[in-house]
Amino acid sequence: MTRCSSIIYLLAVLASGLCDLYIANECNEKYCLEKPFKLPDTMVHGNKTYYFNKLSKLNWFNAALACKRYNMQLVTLDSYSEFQNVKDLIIESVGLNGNMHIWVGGTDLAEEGRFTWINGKAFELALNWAPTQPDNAKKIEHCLEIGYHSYGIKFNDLPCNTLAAFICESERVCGNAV
Ligand SMILES: [Ca+2]
Repeated sequence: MTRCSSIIYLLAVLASGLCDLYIANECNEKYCLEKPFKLPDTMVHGNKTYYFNKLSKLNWFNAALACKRYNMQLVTLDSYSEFQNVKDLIIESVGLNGNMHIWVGGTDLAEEGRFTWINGKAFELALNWAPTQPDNAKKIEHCLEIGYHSYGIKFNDLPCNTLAAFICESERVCGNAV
């Protein structure tokens, strides 16, 4: 290792340590059992970590399986503030003029027309639908996307076999230091 690469390595180690210290402080002097996912297109808000996979386009079910493989789940937007956080992540990653489908963890497969989140919570973000959506076009649209189109970032129902980007989330579990 050259002197220059040694210094770069040392700085990387120090930066990583500082980051872990910052994360531990977020949990109010408790120890985080699960460290956040360290990848590009990842964002931490409170105890939640979001990962935006915009490169692999998968159908809704395979997107959910991919999140599981990361020890995460397809994101569920439980509040307006969480919706805003995820919107910020998308804009930060894609820019101000996006044009893409992005899966989130909502579906009306259990009961047509009644969307629910895969964590069992009721869908309460009625104001965030795209114009004229959900329309269940051709009666085959049962999976929920947070679409990024000319009208902004809004919900839309799509056929579940559509290939789309997706967002995963995980909740860090904090407990007492051991
Ligand atoms: Ca639709």
